[in-house]
Amino acid sequence: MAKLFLGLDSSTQSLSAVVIDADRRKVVYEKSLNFDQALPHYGTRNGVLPHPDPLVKHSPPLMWVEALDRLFAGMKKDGVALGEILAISGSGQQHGSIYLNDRAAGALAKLDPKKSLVENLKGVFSRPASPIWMDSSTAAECAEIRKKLGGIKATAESTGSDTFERFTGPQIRKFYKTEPKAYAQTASIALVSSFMASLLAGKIAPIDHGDGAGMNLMDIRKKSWHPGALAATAPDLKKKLPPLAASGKVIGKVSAYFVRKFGLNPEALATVWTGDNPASVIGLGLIQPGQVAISLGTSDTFFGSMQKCQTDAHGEGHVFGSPAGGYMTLICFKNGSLAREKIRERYGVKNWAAFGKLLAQTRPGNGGGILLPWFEAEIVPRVNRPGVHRFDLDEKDAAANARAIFEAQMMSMRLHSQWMKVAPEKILATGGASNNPQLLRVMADVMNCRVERIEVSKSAALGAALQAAHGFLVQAGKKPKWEKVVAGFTNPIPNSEIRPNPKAAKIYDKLIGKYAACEWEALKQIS
Ligand code: XUL
Repeated sequence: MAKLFLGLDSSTQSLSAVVIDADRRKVVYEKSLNFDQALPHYGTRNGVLPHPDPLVKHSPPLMWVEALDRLFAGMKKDGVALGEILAISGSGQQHGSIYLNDRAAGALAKLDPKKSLVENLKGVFSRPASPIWMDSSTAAECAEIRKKLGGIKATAESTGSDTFERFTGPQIRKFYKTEPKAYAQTASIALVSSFMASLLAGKIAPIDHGDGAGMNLMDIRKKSWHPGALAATAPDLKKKLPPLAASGKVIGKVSAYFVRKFGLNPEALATVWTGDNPASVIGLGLIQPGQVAISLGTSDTFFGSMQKCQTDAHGEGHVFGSPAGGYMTLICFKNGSLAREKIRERYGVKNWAAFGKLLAQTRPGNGGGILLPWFEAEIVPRVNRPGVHRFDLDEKDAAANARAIFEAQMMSMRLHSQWMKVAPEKILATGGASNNPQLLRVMADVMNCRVERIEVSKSAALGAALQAAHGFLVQAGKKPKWEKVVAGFTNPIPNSEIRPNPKAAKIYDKLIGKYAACEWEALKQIS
């Protein structure tokens, strides 16, 4: 019997599965289910429900429930040896929250395999929609909580981050303020990660220290619920939150629903899930402090491992617990892939290869042309009024705009990651857009650092599978070393290294000052 481990990733737009064979050190199966395409009856666009207020971004939790059923059915149909899976872990888009009533725990405990998961669970929500990480409608609640916790620096010191609109605490506070009855009927609040883990475990699952740190509710140093933050957020909150636990810790055996319906091994273990970014830290092998990665996905993220907990006094970056122990840092830029796509569509560019070629027709620095691509409200820098700003850039010039958007995204990363005080030797590039060599050339030159690609299209799901393997070994009384757990799975692509061009790097050393001034100017205009 093979030693298989399953990692799932419930992201904004899709649910993915990665199965690894621990002995052969190989990914043996990968599959993604796109919500808009596979589950059109929920009416989402890019996984999000339409809403008249552009700051509000909600998704239907039942869609995630149905996706899990469908994904397992797909794996069974594809002949995955589900009976040989020893443990399952997962990751979820961070910050999103699910509100469950007092019927949830009972329904989870006796999931009926003759019915679908949706039929089993449709009555367990005290709120039909879940605010997700793209939501930026809680500026007032952020200010209220921040004030009670003593300002930006103190909030970041206590919870790992300043209050952010998408973070779960401010979202919970808004729910309590606007729908007090529904809040009172909420018996349990879950994150996307802990909710999905609950389905597999058949019981309300703990929240881990990685995703838990994205709530503005966890004491980042003690890794326990922060009483001051709970009090600043909403009444009776402690009762509604599950316990905190280490990522990958075994919750118990997988629910009989999955055994009977899909043929999972009854001894297979369900473990604590984490956030997609913490899982990617594992999936990219960023085990040693100081190792960093840039992920070009729906959001663009800059993240890495950190030994000691060091918070950002300006409150732009985040510190989360790392599933590999210790801490990780993260800065999240909301206008990532979707913003690049908007520019590609605006100039009628067919595909990403053509986009890269177009960009390459221009010179590094774009003759000083700058584009601030805040199509959506931005997280870093904080922008609550979306809009695109151009400085010394001709809107009609397609090639210059193609270069400008990515240069701006990279300069923003460089500027806003200075607080980490990490001088990486190498950046690992990952995520959908990382297979575009022209983009990686800009990345290496702006960051003035070697860039290597890592061929993990699903780094979060792979990280989750590795976390399942680690959790399994811990449960068996072993003391697994993370280096050994990830070995063979997280090697960068051979010969993919791009070295910075010293001339181009010099251009960006200068341009970064202008870029910062443009940000100031645009922020002043819209404030
Ligand atoms: C991180 C964040 C995003 C989501 C995307 O803070 O908001 O990266 O996790 O799924």
